[in-house]
Amino acid sequence: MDFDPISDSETYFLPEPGSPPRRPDPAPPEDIYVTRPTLPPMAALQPLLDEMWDTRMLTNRGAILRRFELALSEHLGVPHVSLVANATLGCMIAMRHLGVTGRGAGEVITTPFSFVATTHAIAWAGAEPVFADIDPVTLNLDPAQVERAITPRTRAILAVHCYANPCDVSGLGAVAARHGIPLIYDAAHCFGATLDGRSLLDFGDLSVMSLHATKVFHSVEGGAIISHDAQTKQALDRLANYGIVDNHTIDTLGLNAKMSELHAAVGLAGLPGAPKDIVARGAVVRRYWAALGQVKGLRCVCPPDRPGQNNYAFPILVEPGYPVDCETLADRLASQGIYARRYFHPLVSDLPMYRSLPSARQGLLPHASAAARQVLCLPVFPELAPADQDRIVELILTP
Ligand code: T4K
Repeated sequence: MDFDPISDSETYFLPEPGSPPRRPDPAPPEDIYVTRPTLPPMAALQPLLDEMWDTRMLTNRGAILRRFELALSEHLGVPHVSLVANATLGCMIAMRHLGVTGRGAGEVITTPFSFVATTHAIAWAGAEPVFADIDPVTLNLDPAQVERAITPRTRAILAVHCYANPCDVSGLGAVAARHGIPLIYDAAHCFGATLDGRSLLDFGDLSVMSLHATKVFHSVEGGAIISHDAQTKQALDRLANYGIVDNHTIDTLGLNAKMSELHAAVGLAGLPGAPKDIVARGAVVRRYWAALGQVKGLRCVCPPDRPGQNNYAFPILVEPGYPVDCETLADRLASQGIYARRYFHPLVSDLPMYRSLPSARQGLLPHASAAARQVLCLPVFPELAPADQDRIVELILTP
């Protein structure tokens, strides 16, 4: 008789008469990603969608976007917010406004230890990225290395508050002031973070925050440029809208970096819930710290006791004292469905489009190279269940 896989297997699995019923196999644990966005309550979003449907105003600095800008500047305690489509475009606009412009736009000093968007923004602005090394503790640009990288062609410094860990703002500010060059902060990670009670977004000439879905607070896609005066805000808004002044006047080379009303609606509806999320993230971060803070060979980059953290991420450095290297640990977690991420590896200065730059030469950026080799960001999001976190910790403690 031919084998019939369906009916034969059904017969095969029938329990013996009198035997206990077969227990279903336990469900495999769910995959855990490095982050998981919080969504605004539909009840808060719906009226904004109704407003859009009624007015048919969908984009081009509509009423919802303007309310979101005001709500953000009040929430963050910063003077002016210009919403844009994402932080990458925000960085490009910020640099252009501060004079990184034209053919041979000069050099912009930056960190290689960041998401690739930081350096890409410089290259798209037409300037040459000049990499300077980072401080091995904060993993942010070292002001002394920035000072060494300054040349007559330097047009700006684009520093990153990596994981919302503050840069040495006074050190970088002093270098910028001494040489009369603008200081821009890529503050992509910094929603809700403060330094000495002041928003981390309020430092430098301009700061650029991301409102991407992977951030502490988001508008699906989005970004914001924080400026100190109304005139600058107006200029930035124009740059994000093709340089249009009015129906007859276009006076600068702008681009389209507008945030739509739909994105602004998601942001506006979600904003009241943001502080609660930061608190919930704090609990996750403190649990990691309690479990992993003293493990030999692991260094936690953002200890939770510094005031003003937004708990965006929990990066660890897997140092030589740990039994396996970072890649092996990441692979082991991934084999169990835990997708920790190596933010930021590979080092930007090692990428094919940048590695031939003079400042990218092997050996010039030792601290950034080590950080890129060793860093692993563990999952952090408000809904991460303690039992799932225990599973992650257990795997790290028994590599
Ligand atoms: N400067 C810095 C220092 C930055 O970190 C970034 C962006 C920027 C500038 C530029 O900002 P934007 O132009 O994006 O506004 C992500 C983000 O796309 C990027 O915004 C972020 N930094 C970077 C650190 O991470 P990917 O390609 O690694 O993300 P992805 O899609 O692998 O997502 C990570 C995990 O998050 C997924 O495994 C699952 C989860 N996820 C993701 C999305 C998008 C969700 O659960 N839902 C989602 O909708 O780049």
